[in-house]
Formats: sequence, C-alpha cells, structure tokens
Amino acid sequence: MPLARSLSVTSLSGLEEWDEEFDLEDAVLFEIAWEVANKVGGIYTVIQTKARLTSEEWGENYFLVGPYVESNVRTQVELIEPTNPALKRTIDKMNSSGCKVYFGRWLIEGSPYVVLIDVGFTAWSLDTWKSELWELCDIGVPWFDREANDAVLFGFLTAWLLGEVTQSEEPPHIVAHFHEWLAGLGLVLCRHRQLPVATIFTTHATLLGRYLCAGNVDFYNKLANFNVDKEAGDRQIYHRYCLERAAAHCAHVFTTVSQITAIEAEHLLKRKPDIVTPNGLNVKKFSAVHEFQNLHAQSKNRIQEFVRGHFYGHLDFNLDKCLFLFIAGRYEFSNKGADIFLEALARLNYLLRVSVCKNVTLDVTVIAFFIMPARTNNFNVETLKGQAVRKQLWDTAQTVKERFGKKLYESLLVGQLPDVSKMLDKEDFTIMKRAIFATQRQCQPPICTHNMLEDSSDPILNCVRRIGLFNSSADRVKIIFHPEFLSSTSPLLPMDYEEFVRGCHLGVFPSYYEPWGYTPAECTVMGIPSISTNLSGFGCFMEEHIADPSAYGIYILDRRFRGVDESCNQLTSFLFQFCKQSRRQRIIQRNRTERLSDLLDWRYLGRYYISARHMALAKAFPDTYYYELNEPTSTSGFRYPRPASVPPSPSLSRHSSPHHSEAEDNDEEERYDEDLEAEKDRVNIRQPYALPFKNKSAL
Ligand code: G6P
Ligand code: 1S3
Repeated sequence: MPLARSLSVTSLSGLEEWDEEFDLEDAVLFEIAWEVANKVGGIYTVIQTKARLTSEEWGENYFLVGPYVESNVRTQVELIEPTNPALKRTIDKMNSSGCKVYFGRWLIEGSPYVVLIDVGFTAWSLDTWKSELWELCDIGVPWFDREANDAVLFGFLTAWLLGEVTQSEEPPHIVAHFHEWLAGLGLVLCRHRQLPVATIFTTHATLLGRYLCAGNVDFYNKLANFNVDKEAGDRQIYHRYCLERAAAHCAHVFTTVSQITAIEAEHLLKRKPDIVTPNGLNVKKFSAVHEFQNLHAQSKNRIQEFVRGHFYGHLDFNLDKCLFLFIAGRYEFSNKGADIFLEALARLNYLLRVSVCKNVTLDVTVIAFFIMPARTNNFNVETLKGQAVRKQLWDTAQTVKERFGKKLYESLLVGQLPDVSKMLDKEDFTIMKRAIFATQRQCQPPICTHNMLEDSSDPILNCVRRIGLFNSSADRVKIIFHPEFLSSTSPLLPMDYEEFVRGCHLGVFPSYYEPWGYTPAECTVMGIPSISTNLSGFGCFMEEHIADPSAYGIYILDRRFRGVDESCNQLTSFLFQFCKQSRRQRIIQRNRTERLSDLLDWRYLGRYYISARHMALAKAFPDTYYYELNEPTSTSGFRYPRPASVPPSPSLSRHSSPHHSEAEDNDEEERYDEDLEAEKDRVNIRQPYALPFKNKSAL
C-alpha cells in the first residue's frame, strides 16, 4: 500500500507555498488543447508562455497534445521518434489502426514534447463517433458545424491515446489537463470509460457568456436568471454548450482564468470552479531598469516616423508632445470596448480643445491607434503615398545636406570660414520647394490605413462618422484604424506588436467581456500603463493585488456598477488626467508599472496550476495522494502596497496633476529613487517555493 503523501499548501501572504518537497516521479502530465502549436487566440499564449515553467517541473514527463496542422508543424515543430517506450507503443498502435499521430518537440522556450493528431485523417470515423456520443449522452452534433465536428474527432482521438497509455504494464499516475470546450470531449470520454486518469478542465471563456455579451444583453445583472438551455438553443450552439458543460461537470477539478469568469461559469455552466488559475507571462527582466525606457524611446521614434508620413501636409502639431494610445485585439466592437473608447476620445477631444492649464492651453495631441483585424483588400493608396512623401522629403534633406557639407568642407580646406548665406544655391532651393509642394494635400489624413471590404457597415468607421473625429487640424485627438495585425515586414508600419506597444504611452482596453485579457498584462510587463475594467479578469486581479493601481499606471474602469455614459465619463477623465502628466511623471509611472511584472510572471502564477494538478491527483488517486487545503484556492490575499514615493492623501492626486512645480517633480523623483530599493524588499513576491516534481521518466 503506497504511503499517502501530503499535498497541503500553506498561506504565505496569500501566496501558497508547498510545505514539503514530495516526489511524484511516477506521474505524467498531458495538457490537451486545440491551440497547441496552433495559434487561434489567447489560449495559445497561455500554453506557449507556460511551457518553460511546466517543462522545468515535469521534464520528460510533460506532453502537450494538439491538432496536426501542416503549416504550423513546418515552422514550429521538430518531428522526432517518441522518446518514451509506452508512448511509442501507443502512437504506433494508433497509426496502424488508421490514425495519423505525430510526435515532436515544439520549438518554443522549454521545448516541450508535443503529440499532434491529424483529425482530418480519421474523419472516416466521424459518423460512428457521433452516434456513440448520442448514445452516450444525447448530444447531437449537426453536420454543418465544422468546429464541433473537429471537437468530436479530437475528443475521441485524445481519449483513445490516453486509454492506450493507461494500458502499460506499470501505468503512471496520469494527469490530463484539458483546455476549453474544443478539447473537452476527451475528458468526458476518459471519465465515461473510467480510465485511471486525474482530469482537469479549464474554461477560458464560456461559450454562452461570449455570445450573450456580444448581443444587446445586460449580462452581469441578469447572470443568475438566464435560461441557459434556451439561450444556447436560440443561438444554435446548444450542442457546443452541452460539450462544454459536460466537460466542466465530469472533471475532477474545474478551473477558470479569473474570479469574474468563475462567477459566470457557476451560473452558466452550473459548476463553481474549484480553483482560479490566472494567466501569466514569461517575464524577461532587464539587468538595468532604464533599458526598457530606452526601448520605449526607440520604438516611439519609429511610430513618430510613421505619423510624419500619415499626417503629411497636416503636421501642424508638435510630435514631441504627442501621446500614442492604442487598443488591440480580436475585432469584437463592444465586447472589447472599442465603442466606449471612441466615445471617450470624442469627449477628450472637446476637453483638450477648451482646457486651459496654468493659463496655457494644454498643447498635447493624442493619436489613438485601433489595431483590430477586419476584412480588407490591402493598404489604401493615400496611406501608402504618405509614407512615400515622407521618404522623399527625407531623401531631399539628405541630398541638400550632402551638397551643403561638400561646400563647407571645401571652404575649410582653403582655410576660410564659410559664408553661410551662400551655402545654399538656387538649385538647392528649387529642390526643397519642389519637395514642399509635393506635401500639399487636398484631403484630410485618412482614418483607416486599408481599403475595407465592408466600409459602410464597419462599426469603428460608422462610429467615427457619428462622432466626427476626422483628423482635421482643429482636432486634438486623431484616429488611425489599422485593420490588420502588425508585422515587422509591413511596408507601412514595419513593427511587430511588441515593438509597437513599447513605443506607445497608454494601452486602452475598456472591455465589457474579457475573461482574462492578455493585452493589458503585456503592457504591464513592458512598463506601459494601461486602462482595463472591473469586468476583465486582469482588471479584477490587479484591483485585488495592488493597493493603489492607478499610481502604478493600472487604471481600472468601472463598467460593473455604472451605466455606459458614466463609465465613458470615467474613461474620459482617466485619459484627460493622463494627458496632463509631464514627461517626467510618465517616466516615473512607467518605472512603477514595470515593477508589477513579477506579479504576472508564470514563476508566481504557475503555482495555481500546480495546485489544480495536485487537487486532481488527490481526487483521482486518493490512496496515493491527499490534498490539504489550508487557504481558499483563490488568488486572494497578497497586496502590492501603494508606492512609497506617492505622497499620502490628501495630496495623493498631486502626482498626476499639472499644478505643481518642477521642484516638486524633482523631490518626487528623489523620493522615488530612495524608496525604490526599500520598496523592492517589501514587495518581494518571488518567495521561493519547492518544485514538487522530479524530472524523471515515469512511463
Ligand atoms: C524614456 C527615455 C527618455 C525619454 C522618455 C520619453 O524614458 O529613456 O530618454 O525622454 O522615454 O518619454 P515620453 O513619455 O515622453 O515618451
Ligand atoms: C480567451 O481568449 P479571448 O481573447 O477570446 O482566452 C484568453 C486566455 O485565457 C483570455 O485572456 C481572454 O480574455 C479570452 O477571450
């Protein structure tokens, strides 16, 4: 009889620390998701960024299972022979029974093993498996729902794979972690077949939640009262909903990514998650603090270059006093809050036009970028022309500079100081005048960088038409809509997403539906302030863990307890306050933002996944493991203190107010430097914790 091993956790300022080192060398982890080596959305980021930490914990005993997509495999996966005898036997057996299963290393940090299943190759089994599903749990999948058909194939194939592995002579203790409804059927089948597998199901957004929010529904106030079956049926997603709900209920451990989605899951899936597993990132720390500030300055220069081209002929604002704001993500106009962002920009435009600060008009110009992919047929001519004109002006300046330099050199060679009035001749002036004439423009700088296929019904463009922000000279807020994800090979704005974010001043993500929200988290680890909401997992998490989030550049908009108009006013006020900050204040704020990155690092957040696995093992193999919970398995407890350099109330707001002197700024910076080290000590969240798994092959 194996000894029971304690998996108890103790509370450490709200962070759980393993109280003993125990070994699970006979355990194996399978993590199953449709987005393994296959980028569709945020789940890919979760799995890809977490791989390094999970590989460190489980070593040779960690296997990711996903779909085989040839184009992805060609660029991301090194196919190899299975290293593990039991898995090799399993894959060989499946392949000789009409499946196509591949094994390899995913070429990302941590280089985890991947098992990739070609679901299309086994499509001949679809009808049989669908009938089996119907017999088993009365879930009927319609023929036209391709995604659900894939989910059926993937589910039966993953259950087959796990079933074979459990047939080994000395089967290991298997933990199988399934992500999202597309992978959920595998879990349901494992339980139905009573496989000796500890199962976890994580939902990253409920199907019904996403659909209901996208419609015109007062989602959060009605959450407890939805007739879920009817709502799912009305939206023709009943079969998907059933698969999702079955997986949530069959799992030994059910988890989701945030407290707010936990509440949603409780009402819509009718099971309260056992533990919240927030999403982390792979944080890369620079050895010197100023390095990320330098990167901001470099990337900002590149955005400024683009803006010079885009606004050619209308560059009547000071680029050095220009603030770059952006929203990015999947094009869900109201779910992602693009609607209230536009409305708030219109109000900000008004405020900036009329406001007077220290008796001087606030001469800030705001450029708001919308990076949301929509259907287009490429860049538009006017936008491309802008960059060409900018390039031509640059070339002209270089030509004149060279001619000027040559004359200067010749003059110095003969020992004379040049006559500056004769340094430029008629031809130089002609070249320059021609270049200036080329910058004349009859139209306003375009809002959209591409030709939209659905221009007249596009929600962003229609909203811009309604609020009348057309990039005119009088406007202090300009808008650029880039309906395509960024790429470093773009002829227009050749920057990748990370570079672009670093060059901006503020990310604005006023989402209405956002189970977690990687975009503000990515801003934070790059030291860029952001606005999120108390309806997003990230916003709630930061609110819970930081005493004074806005001092750290984490603005959390109230979209839960206020009406749309009120939220919009609050957003406008955040934006206006941000515009009033001096450069020095922005630099200080960025330093503070960047210091929060530890909080979002998998090295810290990974422990909730560890906890979930231990819980599942203890439930599935109670004779071998037990799990003792001393603290609620939520992320509550730990709190980042208010930065020591923020003056105490009532002058608290001073750091973001323009009404104080340069001397006060200097004081604040000195205080900040002095406090930095002490504060770091106080906020050391990287408490050491023992990694519970030994990296030894167990199969
Ligand atoms: C970084 C750079 C500074 C630069 C500043 C601009 O901190 O290290 O050299 O002056 O960015 O900040 P801003 O908020 O105006 O883009
Ligand atoms: C979901 O992806 P989305 O952008 O469709 O999962 C992500 C990863 O957990 C999460 O960050 C996001 O909020 C969800 O919405």
